[in-house]
Amino acid sequence: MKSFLLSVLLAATVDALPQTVSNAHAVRAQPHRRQNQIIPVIVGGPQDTFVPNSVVAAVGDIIQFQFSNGNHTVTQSTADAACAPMAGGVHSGHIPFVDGQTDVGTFNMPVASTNAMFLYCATGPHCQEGQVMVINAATAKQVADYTKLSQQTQKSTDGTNVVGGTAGKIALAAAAFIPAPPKDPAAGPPGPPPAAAPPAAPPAKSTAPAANQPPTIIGASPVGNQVAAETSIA
Ligand SMILES: [Cu+2]
Repeated sequence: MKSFLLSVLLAATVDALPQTVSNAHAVRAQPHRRQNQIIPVIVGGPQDTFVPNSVVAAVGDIIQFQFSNGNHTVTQSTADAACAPMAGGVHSGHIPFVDGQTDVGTFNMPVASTNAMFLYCATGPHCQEGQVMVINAATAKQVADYTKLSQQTQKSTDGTNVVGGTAGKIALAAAAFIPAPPKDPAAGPPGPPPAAAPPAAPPAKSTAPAANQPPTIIGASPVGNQVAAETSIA
């Protein structure tokens, strides 16, 4: 009798196993529900934007703002007063990125609440140009409404003290973005040399040429230029 009961118990245990395993998979398949993530957001770059401009974050997550080309801030406003600092709100201060920089300024902001947070850049006219974002927006429309509101303002008000996060630096190679190509060719490496640059450089090179390299042969098609260039090298 005892051994019969034991085998029934064993069978029940084995039956339960597959379910346990599949539940574990289900939990792992929902990364947004996991806490304590570091969520990168790119500030500035070729355009004055936040990328992404809408983020879902849990309490305990850290938003890591990574500052690309230009000089930008992360400054908190209320939902209905865009481009003006909220009393006691988050402010990163102005964090620049210049051509040739090999590290990246960051602002690590711990998420303390899942309430929607409205953020803008307080530099120059960036907020009026739509450099705004929302964390934990209730709806996608809320992001669009806040962006439109920012474009309707006349000017931005800067934040004062750095509040709500910690400024730091990471290596450019570890950043989640590729900087814009240097604006002044004399300031950075000229066209040909980047081919011999270190391994981190090629991705930047592949997106850069369109904006950076005017046709060298006037009147020729891009394909024609390439053929001509290769021929002349050979
Ligand atoms: Cu900005």
